[in-house]
Amino acid sequence: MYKLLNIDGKAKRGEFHTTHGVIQTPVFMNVGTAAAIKGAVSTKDLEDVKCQVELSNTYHLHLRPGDEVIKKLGGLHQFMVWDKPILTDSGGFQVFSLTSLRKIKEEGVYFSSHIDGKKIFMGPEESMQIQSNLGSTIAMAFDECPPYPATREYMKSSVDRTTRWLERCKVELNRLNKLEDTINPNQLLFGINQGGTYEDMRIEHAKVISELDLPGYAIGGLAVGESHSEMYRILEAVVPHLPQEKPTYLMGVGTPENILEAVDRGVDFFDCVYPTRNGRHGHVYINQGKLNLFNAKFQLDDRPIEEGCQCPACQSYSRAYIRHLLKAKEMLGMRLCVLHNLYFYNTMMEEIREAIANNRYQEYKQAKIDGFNVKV
Ligand code: PRF
Ligand code: ZN
Repeated sequence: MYKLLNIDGKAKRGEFHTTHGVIQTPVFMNVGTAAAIKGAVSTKDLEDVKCQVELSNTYHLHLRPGDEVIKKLGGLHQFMVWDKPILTDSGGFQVFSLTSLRKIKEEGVYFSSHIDGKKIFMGPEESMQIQSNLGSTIAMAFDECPPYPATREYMKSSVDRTTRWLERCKVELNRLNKLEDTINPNQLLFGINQGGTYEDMRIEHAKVISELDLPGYAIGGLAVGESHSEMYRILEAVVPHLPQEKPTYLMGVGTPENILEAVDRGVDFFDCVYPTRNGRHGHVYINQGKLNLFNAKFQLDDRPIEEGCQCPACQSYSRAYIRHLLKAKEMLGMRLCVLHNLYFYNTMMEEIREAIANNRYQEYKQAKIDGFNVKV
C-alpha cells in the first residue's frame, strides 16, 4: 500500500495507495474536525487549495450529528461530498483535551460531553465502531495522550494500556470490516506510539506496536508542551524503530518549521489546526514569515497576501481589502485567509516532495527556514 519512492538523508517521499486514491507524501492533512473546515471552506474549496487528505474527529461526529446518522446517509465521504482520502482521529486525544470529569479505566474512558455534559463511555471498541460507521479511509487507534510532564511511573502504565487498547482496536476493526453493511470494508488502522519524552519507553513501544503489522504508524503525545528541541530529540530516537516502508504520522504538528524539521527526521504525514485557526484570526503565512492582516500598515497595501501565490485569495484580492473584511467581521475575510494558509501549507508539502525527489532536501529546508526568519 505504501510505496517508498526515494530517501534523501532520513527524509522519505512515498505514495500511499488507498481505496480513495493515492496520497503523495510527505503530506499535510487539512483539518475539518466536525466534518467542516472552519472558516466557511467547502470540500470544493479543498480541491482548489491542493488538499489531498481531509481529517475529521470521531469524538465530535459521535456527539453531533451522530455516527449512526452519518452511516445512514452513506458515510462521511458521501455526507461531506469528498471522495478523496479521509483520516479520522480516534477520540483519544479529544477526550483528554476537551472533556471534564474523566475517568480512565482498563475498559476505556468515562467522561462528560463538552457540548451538554452528557455522560459518555468510549473505549477501543466504541472508537472503532464509530469510525467504521463514518467509513473513513484511515481510522486511528484509541490511545491515551498523557499530559506533559508525566512521571515515568504514570507514563509506563499509560503506554502499556495504550498497547492493550491497540490490540483490541485491531481485533474490532477486523471484525467490523467483514460485516455485510460496513461503509468501507477496506478501512485501515494506524497505530499510535506514545511514551512522552522518555526515549527508552518510546523505542520499546515502537518495537511492540510494529509487530502488529499495521498499515501505518503515528507518533502521538508530542507538541503537548515540551520544547521543540525535545520533540526533535524524540523523533530522532523513535522514527528509526518504526517501519520505514510504512507511513509515519506526527499527530498535531505543527508550524512550517516544525514540519520541515520532522520531515528531515523521517516523518511523512502531518496535521495541524494552525493554518485554519491562524487564518480565522487574520494571521497569514508567507515565505518571509507570518503577517497579521489586522495591522494598520496594511490599510493601503494593494498587493496580494503573497506576491506570486496562486491561491484563490491572492488571485484576486489585496491585503487592504482582506484587512477591511476582517475588521468589518465579514466572513469572507476569514475565508480568504484560511484558503491562503491551506494553500501555503499544501504547496510547501509539494516543494518538500520535489526537493526530496531531487536529493536536495537539506538546501531546500535551510533556505525555507532562513526565509521565514527574514524580517519584513
Ligand atoms: N493522540 C491522538 N490524537 C492526537 C494526539 C495524540 O497523542 C496528538 C498529540 N499531539 C494530537 N492529536 N489520538
Ligand atoms: Zn495566497
